[in-house]
Amino acid sequence: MKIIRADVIVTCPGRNFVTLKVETDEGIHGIGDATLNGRELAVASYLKDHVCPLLIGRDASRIEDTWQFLYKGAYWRRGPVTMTAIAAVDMALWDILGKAANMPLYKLLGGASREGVMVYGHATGRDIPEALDRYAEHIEEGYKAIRIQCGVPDMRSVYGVSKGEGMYEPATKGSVEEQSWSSEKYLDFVPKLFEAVRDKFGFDTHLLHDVHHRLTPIEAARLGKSVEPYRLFWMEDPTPAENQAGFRLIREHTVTPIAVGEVFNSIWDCKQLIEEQLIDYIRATLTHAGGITHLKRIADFASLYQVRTGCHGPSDLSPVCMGAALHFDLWVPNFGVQEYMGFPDEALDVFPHAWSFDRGMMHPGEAPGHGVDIDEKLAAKYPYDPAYLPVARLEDGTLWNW
Ligand code: GCO
Ligand code: MG
Repeated sequence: MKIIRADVIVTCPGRNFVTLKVETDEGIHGIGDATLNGRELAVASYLKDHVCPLLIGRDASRIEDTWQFLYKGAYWRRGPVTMTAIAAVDMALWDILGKAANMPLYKLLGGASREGVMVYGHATGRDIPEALDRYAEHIEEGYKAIRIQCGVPDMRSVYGVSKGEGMYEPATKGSVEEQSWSSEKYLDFVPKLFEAVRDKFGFDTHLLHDVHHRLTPIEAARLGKSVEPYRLFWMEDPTPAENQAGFRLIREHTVTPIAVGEVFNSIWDCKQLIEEQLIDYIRATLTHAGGITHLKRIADFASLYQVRTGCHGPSDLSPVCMGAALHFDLWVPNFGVQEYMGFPDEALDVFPHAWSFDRGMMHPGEAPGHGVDIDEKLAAKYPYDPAYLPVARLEDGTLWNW
């Protein structure tokens, strides 16, 4: 089964997505997600100008060899643009293989390890009462795991909280939004938020929170320690993970579980954190960490240290990634949880999908491959619309970690 065509489709049904479509001489096609939020066209060009021509004529079923060829063959290894491009090819080839075998991807991987995939939803509010209302709605919808983010008094804007009534979408059209940040105000406030959740709803739901790289290691240690009574499922990205040894400091002070890795793109980014058992959940995801072939490797390595998966799943990864991730999650032995933020309705129309949601649990469906396709005609109605993620500055103007 030879590859005869590979095309990149850039579309903006509610937000920007990049999709790779690979076609074979047997009439089977597969698609992969290549979306890198805010830097979409870099990956589109990497694929279109450098990778697609190399795919023509290759055997579509030689997935591992193609992965190694694109990784080692470029000479320039790793990095978000390269690894997202490789991921898109990999996802599309697994999709093709599943269709050729007439099997859903999770069966090709080794079959289901569980009945369904526990996902966590996002409850966000501008203040505690609003956040609690959103939390209650998630409980009613059956969510077993809920992430909470909330506006901090005296802070103009906070990561994870939508400005209006709509869904949270950090990217802004045309220009970079500058937000302000105070770790002191946040650290004083956030334990009160978790206390309010546990007081009102008890301990039956898994409670998650994203710190979004804002604290220093010693501040993160203080946060983890101060919120131990509320038994978080995880605190995410408590501090930036470039200096992984910094997590030792957090670990020495708290038993609050830690999740890291949504910005990681290879097993090498995960190595120290996992080997030294400095984290509990690895957040690397299919689209940004080299696809199914590479994420399998990361998950197997993590399993040696009892680190479980908690794949990144924001609305800026396309429904293609979501579908493929659910197959991965259903199979992966050391599964923890999957993020599910939902998608704009237009995006769900552009990407017909086989997955289902039922009371906080998802299933990828039984369609062959990963079960997500693209309606190219509809996609063409939503042209690319450049958008950027915000930056954060401390109150004195210093550029901080967003
Ligand atoms: C999450 C993430 C996202 C990122 C976004 C950036 O935990 O879901 O932190 O909200 O900010 O994916 O593109
Ligand atoms: Mg996050």
